[in-house]
Amino acid sequence: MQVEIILRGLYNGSYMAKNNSSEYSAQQIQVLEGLEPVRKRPGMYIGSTDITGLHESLREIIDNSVDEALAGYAKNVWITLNPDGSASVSDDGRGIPVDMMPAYKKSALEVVMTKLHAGGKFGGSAYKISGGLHGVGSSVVNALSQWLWVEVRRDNKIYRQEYKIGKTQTPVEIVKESKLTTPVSAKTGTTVTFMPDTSIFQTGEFDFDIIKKQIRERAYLVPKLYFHLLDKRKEEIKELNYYFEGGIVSLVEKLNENKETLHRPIYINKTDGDVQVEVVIQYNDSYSENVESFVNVINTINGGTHLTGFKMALTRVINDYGKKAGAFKNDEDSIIGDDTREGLTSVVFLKMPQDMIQFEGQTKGKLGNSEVQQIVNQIVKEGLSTHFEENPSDARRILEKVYLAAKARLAAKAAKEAVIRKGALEGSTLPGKLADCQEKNPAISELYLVEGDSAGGSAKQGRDRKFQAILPLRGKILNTERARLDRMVEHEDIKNLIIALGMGIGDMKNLEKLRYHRVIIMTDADVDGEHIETLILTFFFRHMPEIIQNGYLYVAMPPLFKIQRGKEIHYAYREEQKDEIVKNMKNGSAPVLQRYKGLGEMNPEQLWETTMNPENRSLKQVNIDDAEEADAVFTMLMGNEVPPRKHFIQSNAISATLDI
Ligand code: TTJ
Repeated sequence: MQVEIILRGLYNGSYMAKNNSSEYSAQQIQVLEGLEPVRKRPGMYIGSTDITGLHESLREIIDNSVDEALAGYAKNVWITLNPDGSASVSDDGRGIPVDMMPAYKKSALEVVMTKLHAGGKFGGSAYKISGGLHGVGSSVVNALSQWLWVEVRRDNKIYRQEYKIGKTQTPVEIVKESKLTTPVSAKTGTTVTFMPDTSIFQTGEFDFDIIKKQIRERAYLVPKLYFHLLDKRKEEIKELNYYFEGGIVSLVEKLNENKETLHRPIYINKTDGDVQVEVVIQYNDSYSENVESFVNVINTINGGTHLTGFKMALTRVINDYGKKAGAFKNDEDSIIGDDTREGLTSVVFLKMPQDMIQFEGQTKGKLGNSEVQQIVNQIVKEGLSTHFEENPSDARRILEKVYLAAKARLAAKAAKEAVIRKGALEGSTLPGKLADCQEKNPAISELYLVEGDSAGGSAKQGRDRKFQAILPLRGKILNTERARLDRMVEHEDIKNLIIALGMGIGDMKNLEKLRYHRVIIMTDADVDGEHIETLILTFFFRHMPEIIQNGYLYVAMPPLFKIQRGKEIHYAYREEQKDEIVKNMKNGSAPVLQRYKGLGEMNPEQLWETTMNPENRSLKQVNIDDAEEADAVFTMLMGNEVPPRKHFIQSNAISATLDI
């Protein structure tokens, strides 16, 4: 799995807290510079100019309305895809101010639309999500639009201003009628309609489903905001409405849809200084864990301090309650964190000022603020123990569930010890499936983990047996999510893998006995391949993280295309590279293109040449962040239940191609 696929639209946004004290006025707008640089280097402002960038620009506009809703004013956002290809966004908020800013001799509206502002923020007091990803705002979208017009409804008037590629075309005029064809009845509010400039964007065509996902994500996090999406581009008008009464309570209910829940959602909401903590907890009768965390509108896929604080509190409160209720007879009976998360569906939603947030990790999917851990811990501890006191039947059901998980864990541990004692893994004989290398020095030995027997066969013939060993895996390994260690070591493929690696597992692990310092996952570049890669990464992440930490785990990169003309053969590892090669071959007869669907299509020599020969191949070293992301994806994809998977797929534009 390429880690890129599991990246969510990372959104470095912030949150605008309701702020009554600072009535907004034109003076609060800070101005930095004009829009000239934006058209020169659009990618720096909007991320990319492909379809993602196109929708990022729409989101940039939508988030202005979402901010107005978060601030407590807008109740509706209308998004219209117009027949001419432009997009309109309207809300029923207060409307962008149109009063003059003496310092700039321009209306606030014009300043907002034509100047780059600092960090997307208006003054110091507002925490907004707009101006998110690249610290820009609507002016960037304006600059990248062939044309754009804004209408502000305020004081029973409609004000309008028009622009082309970010340049003002008309003064702010009071007009009789709106240009917007979507019926928006509100007396106040803002409308922006823009036509993406296709000399900038590779495509100007908006995608209904991408927009649907964008607003869906927002809808859960902004309770009571109505989203109306209207696609008027075809004769048959498509319409979609999103509204979640309960915010993250609705999200948890959605995740638990079609499951037997043990109690009604427990909702905790408290603010400590600058930090607002919202948590929903609801157990179901399954064994899978589904805990999602957000900071402002960012889905922190790798968790972080807010999640750690939450987990600590959960374990603590349930343990304390169990002891008080006399459920645990002796000390060994006390539960551990894992026990408290079987069948748990939870959302941890933290809101804090944008400029305080510290993200960590390669993909910035992890919250790093250390002070947050204690704040969340404290708030959840108080909230949950109060709930338990007031709702003893909820507490009892949860306790029973958790207690059962603890018992299962202890039983599994005993079984595991039995298996290890039996010497299941001390096989002095290497697995029959392993084609080992001649080299005995781990530092120069490589182990290829290959999907399927046929690709395994090619790899065995193509390899350099001096230092390359091949272990074919059968495909879908197993659902390690629920399979505890004891059951896992009984699985043939995993057992072979553990024995081949030579370093043991569990308490018996010894890294010094590892037989290969390059363990290379080689799978097809298709959905199944990705799946298996996720599985293997998850296995290593959970059971042999040292292999990853030492940089011993790699992913092979087989080519996607073979381009041949007569004896001249090229391989391309990416789509663009293929195009480039074909372009450079234009003079003679047309080259023959072959798209590799799997490793099995390559003969042994080709496999060696393209993927295994250290001279030509490229390997991707797996780091712990990659593996952690794989683990997070895996937990969602492999959970017992379908809905969270669906949710994951729907909320990830790119990974929607994963067909599970
Ligand atoms: C209203 O007065 C108080 C502070 O916030 C002001 C404001 O600008 N509100 C606002 C802006 N609501 N909606 C927008 C907006 C909506 C769209 C579709 C596009 C843009 C650029 C802004």
